[in-house]
Amino acid sequence: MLWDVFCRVIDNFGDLGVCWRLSADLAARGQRVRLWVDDASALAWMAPEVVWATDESGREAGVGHAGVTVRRWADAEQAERVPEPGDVVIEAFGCDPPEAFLWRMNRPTPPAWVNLEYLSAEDYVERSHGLQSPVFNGPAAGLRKHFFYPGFTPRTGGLLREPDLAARQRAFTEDARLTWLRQLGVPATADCRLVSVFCYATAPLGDWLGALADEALRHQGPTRVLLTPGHATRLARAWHDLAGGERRQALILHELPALPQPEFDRLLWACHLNIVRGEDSAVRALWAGKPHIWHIYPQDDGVHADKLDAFLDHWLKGANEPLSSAVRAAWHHFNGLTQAAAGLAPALPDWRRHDSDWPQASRQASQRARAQADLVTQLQAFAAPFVTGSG
Ligand code: TRH
Repeated sequence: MLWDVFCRVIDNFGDLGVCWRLSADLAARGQRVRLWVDDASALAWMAPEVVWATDESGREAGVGHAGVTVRRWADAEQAERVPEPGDVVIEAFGCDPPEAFLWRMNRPTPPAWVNLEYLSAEDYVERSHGLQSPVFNGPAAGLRKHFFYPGFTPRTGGLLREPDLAARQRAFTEDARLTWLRQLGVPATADCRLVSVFCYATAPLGDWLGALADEALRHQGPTRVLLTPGHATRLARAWHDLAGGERRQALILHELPALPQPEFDRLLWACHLNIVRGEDSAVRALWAGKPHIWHIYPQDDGVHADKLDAFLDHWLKGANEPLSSAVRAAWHHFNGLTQAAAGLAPALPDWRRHDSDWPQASRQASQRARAQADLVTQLQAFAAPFVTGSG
């Protein structure tokens, strides 16, 4: 089948990150995908295999990833340039495909039209997943939009998880991990503890690096902190400039380049503790099965606090009480949801030893989530009846 995926980049990397993962996953299952995006610039590092070429009609297309063609959003806005729509049209996060494209969709046997929503673990997701909305006006009048909600429970659309994920993780043995880290410029040894950081500007990262440095001094083992570009690197530099000599030496900071998506996933597998931000990375941290802290995208009206707690509830299901409270306190502090004394990050549960509670609970949460059918499997089944016109 041919899928048209529409993506508008609002802010940050999550919109394109999810749409790219979805497109690549569909392609890996033998589907053909056109990814329409208004700003493809992040693909230069997220999917560097994509190269741009101009066809004989002057249209630009990003090619290089088997099964996926990246197209300029603007080309779907000009009636004379709009191609025949595919079998399924995915509108990511209510991004409103261009009118010229909607006109073409409005044919006797229209494509399945699916609005892929943001991931949340809150209760409304089950109530909203699968709802339809008839369109009464405009170029799409008479068509129906179907709402597809990713989620953690059986009555939701599941999480993006490639069919070969487990095999790739198994192939990432301890030797492979150390080799991969060396190639990244991180000369880690097996006894070295690693922390990755991908966060927003508001993160209390200085407090946390101070606490991690104190921990490293107590354990007398090296701790390396792997910093993604942007806020994490900037905040860590600021901490480093002000930290005392002993603390500064206790942490070895590494400033990483922006990594291709599969390498970003490996970063999370390679570390013992991951600090991640945004929904897509939160899911990847879950698949990594390692202790993690989620820096949620902050919203002005504060609704992110409930969203954060709903995520926590899922991930901590079955965890013992002391661990649950300590992890909750850590997540809340990192997200500015608790008042702690300035400069003090809460004590973290043990994330260093493979067999301690937090790493174990993280592996269990990952296993539990794998029991659910993944998002692309569910999306294909969801769209199929509408494609054949029987839905
Ligand atoms: O960038 P984000 O903060 O995106 C956010 C959220 O999606 C949020 O919900 C949304 O409303 C807001 O944007 C507008 O975090 P997220 O979702 O984790 O997306 C980051 C993507 O970047 C993810 O696909 C992983 C990818 N990535 C790499 O591929 N390589 C890297 O080196 C890094 C740091 C990230």
